Amino acid sequence: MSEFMRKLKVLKENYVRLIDRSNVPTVNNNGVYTRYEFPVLTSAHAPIYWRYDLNPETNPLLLERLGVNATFNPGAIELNGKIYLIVRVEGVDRKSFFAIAESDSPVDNFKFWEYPVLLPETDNPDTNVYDMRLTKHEDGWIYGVFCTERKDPNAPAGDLSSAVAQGGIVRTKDLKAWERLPDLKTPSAQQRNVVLHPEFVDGKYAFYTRPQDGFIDAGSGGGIGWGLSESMNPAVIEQETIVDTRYYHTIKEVKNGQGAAPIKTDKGWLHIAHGVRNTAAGLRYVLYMFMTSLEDPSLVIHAPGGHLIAPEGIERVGDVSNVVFCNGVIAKESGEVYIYYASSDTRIHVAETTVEKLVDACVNTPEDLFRSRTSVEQRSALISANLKLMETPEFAFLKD
Ligand code: M1P
Repeated sequence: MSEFMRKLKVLKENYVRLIDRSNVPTVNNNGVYTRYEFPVLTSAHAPIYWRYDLNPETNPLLLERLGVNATFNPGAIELNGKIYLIVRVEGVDRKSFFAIAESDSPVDNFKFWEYPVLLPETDNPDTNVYDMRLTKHEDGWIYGVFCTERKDPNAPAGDLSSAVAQGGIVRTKDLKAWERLPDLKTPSAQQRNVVLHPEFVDGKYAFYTRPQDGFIDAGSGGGIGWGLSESMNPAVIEQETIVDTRYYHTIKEVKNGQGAAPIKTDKGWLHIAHGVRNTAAGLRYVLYMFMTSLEDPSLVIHAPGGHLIAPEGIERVGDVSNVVFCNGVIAKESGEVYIYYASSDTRIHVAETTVEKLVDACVNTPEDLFRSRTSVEQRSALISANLKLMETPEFAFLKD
């Protein structure tokens, strides 16, 4: 066997071992959700034939030609019992694109389709596209709303970083044929983390937005926004209001953004979002929850304080460290929920829970009352109630 073929067989064996590996739930958890041990997707999950020229004539040394840097921030959907992730794949050239990975299981064995998605463009071609949220809308379409990024035409000469972010929109019935619609128009200068609500509201399409003044900073954008549009072609929001406000000295003081489309529950629409705070080591991204009213999905009715998921262990490290980000959640009819979250803009993980647990946590976790003193009062109330219980014979074993 030639050296070329020997190397190729090793590559294939390693790839198959990775794809076939069973995932295992971790044992230490807070009761609200269970993390799985292995990432569900990494850059090494990209097929060999996406990365290598397999022709011994043109690549006799079997060198990687088009490397994949990261797989992260996937949208998620369940169709006919299968789980599909529309993954943000980033090549080593820094460009992000979308690719579908499929599995029969929500926690492992994800495999990319043969080709990535060749996303249709508008008249104003996208430089970079990422973070697609998939929404099964009651109008019968599956919509994908994503961030489209283009160079800022007003950037001063020599500024090659400033960009303009907007909400790009596609729709599909099968995740194979994609129709591009005009980008979302809103009163805000820029948008990222735009998500389509799954139901009509007052007969209109409803969007969660994230108004921002510039490309990075939310600026005067007050938090997760909300707006209605008569149509999707084009989608135009005339009036944008704030649903979930940013606050000083909280996990969402700098920025926040809606994750996937909210989950409809008996108690309200359950939202998983990301919040960003500042630290001496840079920005820290965590996931948090809130619930809005079934009658008015723009009205927050429960806002538990603190984070739901924060980066842990290896999750803390990557291209953009100290980040967890989620734009894909699957709520099965059985009540199980799978939260697909990426860590540090590098890899994708899954956490498993149920609607029952998330609703309980969302409704019963105390709110952030914004001061150290009020936090101590909150905790002391819990402690004294528990200490009273621990005086009873049943709980006495907890004393020592
Ligand atoms: O790098 C962290 C995240 O930064 C952006 O999110 P936000 O707009 O809320 O700051 C996005 O680019 C996201 O893709 C990225 O994971």
